[in-house]
Amino acid sequence: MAPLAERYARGALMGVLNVTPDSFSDGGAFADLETALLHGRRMAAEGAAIVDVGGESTRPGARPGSAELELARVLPVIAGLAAEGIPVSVDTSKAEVARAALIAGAVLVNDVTALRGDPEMASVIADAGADLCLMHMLGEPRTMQDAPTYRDVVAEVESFLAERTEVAVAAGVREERLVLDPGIGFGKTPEQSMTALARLGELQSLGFPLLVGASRKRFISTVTPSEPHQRLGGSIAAHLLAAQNGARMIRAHDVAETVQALRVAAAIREQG
Ligand code: PMM
Repeated sequence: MAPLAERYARGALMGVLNVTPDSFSDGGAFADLETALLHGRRMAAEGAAIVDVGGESTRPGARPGSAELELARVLPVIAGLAAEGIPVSVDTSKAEVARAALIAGAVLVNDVTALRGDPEMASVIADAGADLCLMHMLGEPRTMQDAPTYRDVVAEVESFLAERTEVAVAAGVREERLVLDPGIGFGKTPEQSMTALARLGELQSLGFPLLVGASRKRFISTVTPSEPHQRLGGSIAAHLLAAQNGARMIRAHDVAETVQALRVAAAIREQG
């Protein structure tokens, strides 16, 4: 397969498909197979370059569930969408889930623990030659929002991602398969998340494509009080800035609206 950076244009959309009963923004909405498949197809038709299927909630305070439960949730959805030719990623930190998902046709593993969650994960991805998203998170979902503190959030995200990149490459994952993510809302206060977005461009010095997922996250409600489903405007604002600051991939729930916003912003830039 061609390197990741060649397959995804700037601002490529990763559509979020959570098949969990308790995700913070869309918990339970796509828990049955037919509804999940319909939503995945719809996001692909709306312009998602890849659909990210997750079966474990990473919401603040969440505890890890079993691999069996996660597999039962994600595998039929991944197999179904991949069989239709829709590119799929799996949002998991468990090697067993990643292995089965890759066999079922997933092309990218989105590991929010950046290979810290399961010692087998790196070799599963290396053996499959799959793409890998390494995300920054301070701590783990159960504890990550317990007063996160940084000297300099962007510098610390940068050195963490540089170190995790080295770990991945040492384990056999090819550099051209990697995409890096500052982890908006993961072990970060709303202010720290916004700092990471404002200074995203600094992470370009790492030399890898960047992915940003700001969709419906809590920092938006600290600017304009809102429930997760009322945060589309804020999500789009954050994603436009992220694309402008160099994000290659944008992870979002509302694909049609986000694709439109990104394309209009790009078209306007081209006229400048
Ligand atoms: N956010 C969530 C889950 N997985 N993966 C990556 N790479 N980046 C993110 O920002 C991210 C993620 C939490 O949001 P959700 O529960 O709405 O999926």
